[in-house]
This record gives sequence, structure tokens and C-alpha cells, in this order.
Amino acid sequence: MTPTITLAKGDITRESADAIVNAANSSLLGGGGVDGAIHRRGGPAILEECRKLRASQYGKGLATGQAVATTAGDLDARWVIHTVGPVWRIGGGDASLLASCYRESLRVADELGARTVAFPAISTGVYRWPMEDAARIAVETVLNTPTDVEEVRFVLFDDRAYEAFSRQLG
Ligand code: AR6
Repeated sequence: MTPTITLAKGDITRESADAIVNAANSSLLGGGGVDGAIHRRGGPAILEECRKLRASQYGKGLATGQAVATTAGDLDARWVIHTVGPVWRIGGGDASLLASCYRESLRVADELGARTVAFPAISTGVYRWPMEDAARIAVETVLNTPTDVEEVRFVLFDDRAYEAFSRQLG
């Protein structure tokens, strides 16, 4: 099935969904941007599970393009799915890894039985991926990934991001 794609503007930590995706880093131990906001509002239970994941399966950290779930703590969701986007460097970035973030997050969502999943615009902040290109990869990947997820909601922090995603759906 192809999920219905919806767009929302604002803070993803205010959303209600089965799963909220976090644009994390490979340490899984928090950071700025969405990651910081999710840990702040979600509370310490998320970090506690992240630490356990580091101590068990992910001693070397979570690889770029991969995804793993924890509790959502105090967020209005059942799970947070952490994924690590690729960094945009001068000259470009590995688009297949950015696509992989969306694909792997949906795979994890399917394993959990999540039906609604909220995504931020992965890699478009600290990791500097150009918004227009990131929006294209995000929308194309979701539309081309078989999943039981019924709704994918892109939660965009500002007008620029919202408009870039709107153009992809237009
Ligand atoms: N809700 C929705 N979107 C947000 C929010 C929010 N609360 N806050 C920021 N954004 P970023 P990245 C937007 O930097 O580029 C962290 O330190 C933001 O405007 O959060 O994947 C991690 O620990 C941008 O469009 O993630 C990593 O080290 C988008 O979310 C690194 O940043 C992604 O920006 C990951 O960098």
C-alpha cells in the first residue's frame, strides 16, 4: 500500500502519531535541532533506552541511513524512530542514504505496527542538505516504498520547508 502523505507546519514534538521520527546522529545520545527538541519534550525515558541500545546492539553507533525505535516517553506517540541522515558536503551528499532513512524508518514502523508516522525534513538543518532536493527525495521515497503505514505526515518547521514539500506534492 502507498501511504497518504499529509503536510503540517510547526514543531514535531507537538504532533500526535503512532511514531515520530527523529533526525538523530549516530551516537543516539542527543543533539540540537529536532533531536534536542524530542529529548527535551519526550523526557529522560528516551535517552535511557538510547543508552541501552548503545550498550547492546549499537556499540559503534547507528549507521547513516539506518533506523531504530525507542519509547516516545512523554510525547503523544507510542514510539520514536531514530534515524541518521547523511551530511551534505561541498559538492553533494549521498542521496541513497537520505532515501534509506525514509525507507528504513518505514520498515521499522511496519515491524512495530505503526499506522501514522510523522517525519521531520531529515538532514536539512545541521546536516545542510538543500531543502528542495531533500523534499524531492523524501516524497519520492515514501511513494515508492511498500508499507502498511497509512499516513505519513511531514512536519515542517518553517514556511520554506513547507513550501518545498508542497511543491513536490503539487
Ligand atoms: N520540529 C520539526 N522540525 C524541526 C524542529 C522541530 N521541533 N526543530 C528543527 N526542525 P536538524 P539534521 C527542522 O538540524 O539536519 C542534531 O544535532 C529544521 O528546521 O534537526 O538531520 C542531531 O543530533 C530542519 O529543517 O537535523 C544531529 O547531530 C530539519 O528539522 C544533527 O542535528 C532537520 O534539522 C542532524 O542534522
